[in-house]
Amino acid sequence: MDLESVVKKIREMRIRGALDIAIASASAMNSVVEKSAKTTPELISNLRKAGKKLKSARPSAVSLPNSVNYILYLADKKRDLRVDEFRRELSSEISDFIKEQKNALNKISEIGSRLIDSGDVILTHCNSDTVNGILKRVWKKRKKIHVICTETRPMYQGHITARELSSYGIPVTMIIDSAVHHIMKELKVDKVMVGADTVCVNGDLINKIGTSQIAVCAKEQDIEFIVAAESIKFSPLSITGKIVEIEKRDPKEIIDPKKLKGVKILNPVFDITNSEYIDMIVTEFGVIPPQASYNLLKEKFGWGVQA
Ligand code: RUB
Repeated sequence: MDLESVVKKIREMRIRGALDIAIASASAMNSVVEKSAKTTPELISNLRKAGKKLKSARPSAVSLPNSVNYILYLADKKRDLRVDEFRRELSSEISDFIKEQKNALNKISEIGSRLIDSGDVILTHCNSDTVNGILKRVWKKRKKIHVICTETRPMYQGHITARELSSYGIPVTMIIDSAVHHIMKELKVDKVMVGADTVCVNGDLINKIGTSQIAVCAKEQDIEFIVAAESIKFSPLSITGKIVEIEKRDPKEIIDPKKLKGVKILNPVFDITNSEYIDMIVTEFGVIPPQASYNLLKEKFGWGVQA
């Protein structure tokens, strides 16, 4: 996929979900590698410009800058190669990176599926490929589960989740976002499982708006709150104290402002769930408590943090 169309699709949410955003950004960077440039420095400079465009497309999923920065880091290590060698090597490493992300999803699906028991009622929010991967694996293992999914206002990503899981055979019930507290009791929810756009160094989670309310409800009712996140979603920048920007989108996604003249409409699309509401995070390396996010980050990125 070429750079401009990936940037546009991410911005317009036609490519969405933190993992898909990371993978699409990597293939957009690869399309730049394949384009003509006479010298390696010229190609590196094109990659830097492309990276900047990609990173500006959506601010809250750290998988996007992580993926771009990793590719720029690889490019920089190869800066002494001839342009044809540079192109060949970098292209092959980018496809390895993409494979690694898909493998991570597969590993998390397996590890996460062991956390779910037959008979569990699981509540999820928004649409996460990672959570869906786990739930499908659980179903494949013939564990009888029932999934409750929120519709996820304003963009209704819950419809995607509902369609995908029910077409796989899993019993799914959809509720409006504000029914979570009530339904947790009525349908005796056992576990909440959500994806992640960013996991901070202190284990705080940034995910679709509404996640933090669900976590508070789960805590109140002593329901396990599980996050499913590949390591690409852990934020090395949060080590340096940079706060993740919460994306605010066009109010028109909620209602035509002309219909509510004189009313200010806000549309923040992510929120922060404090780590104390999170019981565990499933990663491709295993299940960790949120407090161990620091260790995972240090293991993965060392101290070579790039902005
Ligand atoms: C999607 C969202 C998902 C995470 C994880 O928000 O919050 O829970 O991105 O998804 P949006 P995945 O629809 O605004 O992108 O597990 O697929 O990476």
